[in-house]
Amino acid sequence: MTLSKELEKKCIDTIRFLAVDAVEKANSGHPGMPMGCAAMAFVLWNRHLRYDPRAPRWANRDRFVLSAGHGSMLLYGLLHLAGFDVTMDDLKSFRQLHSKTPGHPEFGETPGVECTTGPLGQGISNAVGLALSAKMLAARANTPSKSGFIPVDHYVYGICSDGDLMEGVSAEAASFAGHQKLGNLIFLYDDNHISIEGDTNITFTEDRLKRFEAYGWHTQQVDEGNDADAIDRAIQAAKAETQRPSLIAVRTVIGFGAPHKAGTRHAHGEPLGKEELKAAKEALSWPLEPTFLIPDDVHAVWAARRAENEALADRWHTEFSTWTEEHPDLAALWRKLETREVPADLAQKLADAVKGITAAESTRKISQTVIQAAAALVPSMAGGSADLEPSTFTAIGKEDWVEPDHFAGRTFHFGVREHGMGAIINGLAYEQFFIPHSATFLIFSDYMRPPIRLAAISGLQSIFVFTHDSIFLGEDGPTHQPIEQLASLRTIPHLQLWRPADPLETAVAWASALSRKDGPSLLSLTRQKLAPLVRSAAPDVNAVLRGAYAVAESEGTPELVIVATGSEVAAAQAALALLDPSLRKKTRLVSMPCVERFIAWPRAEQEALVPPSAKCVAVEAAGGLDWYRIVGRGLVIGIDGYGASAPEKVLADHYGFTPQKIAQRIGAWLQSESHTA
Ligand SMILES: Cc1ncc(C[n+]2csc(CCOP(=O)(O)OP(=O)(O)O)c2C)c(N)n1
Ligand SMILES: [Mg+2]
Repeated sequence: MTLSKELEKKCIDTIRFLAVDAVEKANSGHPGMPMGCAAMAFVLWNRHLRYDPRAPRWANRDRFVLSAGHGSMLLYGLLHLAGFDVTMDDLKSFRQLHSKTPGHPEFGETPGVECTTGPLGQGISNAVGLALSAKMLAARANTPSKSGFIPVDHYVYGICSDGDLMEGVSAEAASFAGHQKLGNLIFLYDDNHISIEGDTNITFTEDRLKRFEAYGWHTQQVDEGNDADAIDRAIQAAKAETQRPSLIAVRTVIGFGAPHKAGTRHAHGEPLGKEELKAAKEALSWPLEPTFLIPDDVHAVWAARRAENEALADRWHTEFSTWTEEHPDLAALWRKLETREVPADLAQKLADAVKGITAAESTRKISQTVIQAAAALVPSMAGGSADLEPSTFTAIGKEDWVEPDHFAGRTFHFGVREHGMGAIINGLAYEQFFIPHSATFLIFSDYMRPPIRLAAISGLQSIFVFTHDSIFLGEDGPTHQPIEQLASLRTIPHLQLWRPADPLETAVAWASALSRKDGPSLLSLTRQKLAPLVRSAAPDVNAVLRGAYAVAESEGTPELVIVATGSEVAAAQAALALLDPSLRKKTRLVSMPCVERFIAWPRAEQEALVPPSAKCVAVEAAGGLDWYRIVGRGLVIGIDGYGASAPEKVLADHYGFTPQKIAQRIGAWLQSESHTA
């Protein structure tokens, strides 16, 4: 539908003033970005974006990621106009408790919101994962039907801001996207020369387009942010470029229309205020009343677009059902991917796969065996490492690297880009066709904390694998030895952190992560070999799945309970053997591979495993802060300072983690307790 210039301007101003009015009503928010970006957003949504408000997750929809999440009212306005279930009342409840229109877009809260954004740099990096997912799905499914239909041919669009491009994570992800030739990724850059402290020339002066060109992107410039036809031409050219992702810098004016605030930092993050709002409406010849105005002819434009898009979606569904009939095998695979199917007895199957590992082994190496078994059962699995595959052992199969000519692969070279890796696997997880994993050393989880936290907020099935999970990685020394990372990661709500102790626990940790569809899991694995555990009961995957269980039982109610994880379980078991036999009999050794799962038990069950009447000791070769919530006033054997560069066995002795030293610490503590009792 071709619009008159007048009607087009009306459509664009509608988007502007919905945002302005909503921010004013909430008395909080960011009007400037939507006012500046309204034209590019309208052109994209009205002339290009394919969507279906009846089915916001339609598989072949075009994706739209608002990386500059502070401009959330731009997105909510678009979703409302496009017919998604975001009502006028929702717009009027902008930024209010339990509304569908939170301050920054939140995945799962609002139909049509593809990614949680706001932390700058994340959205555009997630979008790289979205585009990668599309390429991978296409490589698996795009065998045409007789009519020539292919199921996957959508684009991933987005809008990013100065802040997005200043953040390092976007550079990491963009570099990866350029290498992978993600021609299905198209970003509009809100090139408004303004960020919070003022003109961007105070600190951001490199040529952004040249930088992206060097990453392997196709770049274009639109000099006038209100020139709908120029924006349209640029988007068309970007779509025609299939071998490179696209960045289109659109020169905009933040707060366009507001006579005093436009083009200044004052338009960024506060309501325009009564006077300026009035002046802005007057300047753009917009009625002062009613607020939240959507003129009838604007409604009609969006209704027509909606009808076109729904017809397109209907056609896709018809063609898709023919495609499934013509390609039953591919249809079955599609179904498995779309449901992220895992066998119901996955934990047992993976446990069986590592039964043969009976000698001392590292959990990273055991994990390698588990991954191969799991990948054969779970086609959604895909993952990679940040240039550490020879150390993390997280590849699926051999030489099945994802490359521009091989998106059917399952393993990524993420390069030395941990932050980007985290954001990219979150992008894959948002798509919900793949179950992605990342991998690096535990110490570098610090480089990945923002995406780990966002995966937890957004309920994503991202799996973060970390090896070299204690000072016992040895000679690389304190810069490489995690101390506070485990405790700190365990403070992230809704993240499940697994620190397995042996083959059975490693298998179960993977099974849990692969089965947990509504939240991220983290696997903490050792570099060093661990002695096999001796269990007093038959190995039981269900007991391990619960996150904590007795490895060695006491006779009757225990008087001493030792809780350990990962590498310290075997050390604690060896220490047990050194305790006085009468004490040993009354001691229970608990392995707690997943503290979060244990904490979720009913209190009575927690107390049955770790009775409050018992003396309680926790052993973990890390900063021990979080163990006090398990052992109360008990003893925590941890590490208070940093590690040191030395061989593993020397470190175990120096830091008090040999069986002898653990037994001595416990003995001395019990004695001091009996004096004070
Ligand atoms: C990682 C991160 N750091 C800081 C912020 C706070 N913040 C919000 S917007 C913004 C910068 C605004 O500049 P720009 O991205 O150009 O957006 P514009 O003002 O042009 O809309 C900052 C620093 C944030 N959201 N995320
Ligand atoms: Mg800006």
